[in-house]
Amino acid sequence: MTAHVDTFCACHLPAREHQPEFRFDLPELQFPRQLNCAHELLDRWVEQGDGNRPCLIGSELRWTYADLQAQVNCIANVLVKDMGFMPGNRVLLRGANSPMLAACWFAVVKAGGVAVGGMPLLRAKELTQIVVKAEISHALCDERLAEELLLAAPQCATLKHVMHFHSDSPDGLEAHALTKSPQFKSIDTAADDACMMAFTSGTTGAPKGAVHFHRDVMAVCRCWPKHHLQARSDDIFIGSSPLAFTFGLGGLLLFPLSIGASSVLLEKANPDVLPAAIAKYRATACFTSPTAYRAMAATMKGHDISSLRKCVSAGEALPAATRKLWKDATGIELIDGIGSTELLHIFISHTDADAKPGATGKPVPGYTAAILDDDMNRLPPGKIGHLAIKGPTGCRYLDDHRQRQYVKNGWNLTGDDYLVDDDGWYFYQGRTDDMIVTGGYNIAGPEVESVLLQHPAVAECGVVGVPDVERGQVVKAYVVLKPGYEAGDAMCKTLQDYVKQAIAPYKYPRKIEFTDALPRTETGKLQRFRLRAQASTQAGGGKE
Ligand code: 3UK
Repeated sequence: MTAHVDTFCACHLPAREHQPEFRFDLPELQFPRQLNCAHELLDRWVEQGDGNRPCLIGSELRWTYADLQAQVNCIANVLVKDMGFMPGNRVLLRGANSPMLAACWFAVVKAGGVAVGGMPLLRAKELTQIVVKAEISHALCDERLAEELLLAAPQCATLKHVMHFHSDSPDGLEAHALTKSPQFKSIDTAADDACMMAFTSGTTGAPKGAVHFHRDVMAVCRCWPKHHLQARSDDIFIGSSPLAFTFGLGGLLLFPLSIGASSVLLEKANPDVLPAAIAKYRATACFTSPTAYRAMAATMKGHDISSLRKCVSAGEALPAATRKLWKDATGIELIDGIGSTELLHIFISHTDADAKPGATGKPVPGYTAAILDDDMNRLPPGKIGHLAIKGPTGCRYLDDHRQRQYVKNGWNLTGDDYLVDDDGWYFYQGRTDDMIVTGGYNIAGPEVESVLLQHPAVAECGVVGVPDVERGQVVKAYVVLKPGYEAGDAMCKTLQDYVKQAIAPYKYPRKIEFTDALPRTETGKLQRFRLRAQASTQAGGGKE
């Protein structure tokens, strides 16, 4: 049944007893045994006569579904005919977001390979870890990012075939593709053949590779987008998240194609340029991080964003203050959703018509959630515990003992603490590892952050626990002020008093340090471990 000649992925999956329980409770989650998601998401439209619909938009080009298909087929032929590619091989894809990078993803998947995203900012050391772990044999890499991969190459014995795209060279992918047929029949993969691997972001240790099947890709297209995003085939998607991050892969590529819509893939889409791009391309659905929405709220008024109707926030908790700022600036209710690399996409969310400030939402149809204590017992509503998820997708780390931390008793444990209220709404409390324990109290950093963010002087902030002889830990806030506000003792006291009057006074930050920027991952996550490390190396840093 498998189409993989190279069975590396199947051989390195966790043993069945360490895998989560997979559930396919909805009619739309019944999959045939053979399934190629590239065929489902791309070829199907052309076959049914929709080849002329707009599909991908880049800064200098517009591709219809038929254009993308032809490009994908040429690249698939290059892989097979010029690069010794076999079904099951892992192919590293590296570049800033662009239609060409998307075409490479589909070419690999259509040819029965396993696409592995490598974020543009990764350096040789991280690239080496990924190539070695996944025994990657091929790479398609933007020519402008060639250098780091070249530096990594001597340590990457398995990596035999590298080709560059966005290249004028006769050795480049475009030149090779031009000589190839635009016909390529998709490989008849099994629904449970691997088609992609995503390495987790934002963690400290060695990267973990989460393996996903053709079936998983189709499952995420049929759950959250249908029930929570509710997009239409005339929607134009846009956003900042890299395609190597599964939030971006889903939001900017898989989901629009699953409904015959189009997507704008821009190399640069940071908060400085995204508002103008939304206006220019008349985008209707935006995917980015809470921090980016907060930064953009101030500048939206200067742009014609009348086309915009759906805005999705994920990657980090969405503070109620940011939800309000965005609504005041644009009239649009943000759709928050928590997802993970391990579960591929969003599993708790809400619609724009039904939002509860401060809550992430309710389980996405197809998924079940529970709040568990340390012994895996279910906790009643109102109690804080570990978020556990089951659904059609779940964690399968490639050959990694950390599988047993993410999956226990069939549940996926995301590493987040949550509580559920009596109406079934899920409220994020913080990463389990980030909980601040001070003088016997448990404090969630994000709760203090969301209060600080409501203060007009605060642009960004991060709250962590720092070691303290007397209390075990104390709450410390790192604060970036908005222009025109002055750091100092007076501001420190103002912010402390502000927190004390908003939430239980014991949660106020005893220490506040003003800073110019906060450490973030490429996917926009605040790196609280860096703030903690910074705090412990600065003896007595910050104001008391
Ligand atoms: C945190 C959130 C509160 C949470 C992701 C949407 O972020 C994604 O995947 P990662 O593997 O990180 C997963 C962790 O990030 N998180 C994400 N979204 C939220 N916390 N509210 C949120 N809305 O700690 C989670 O365990 O990088 C997000 C879709 C696909 C993704 N991969």
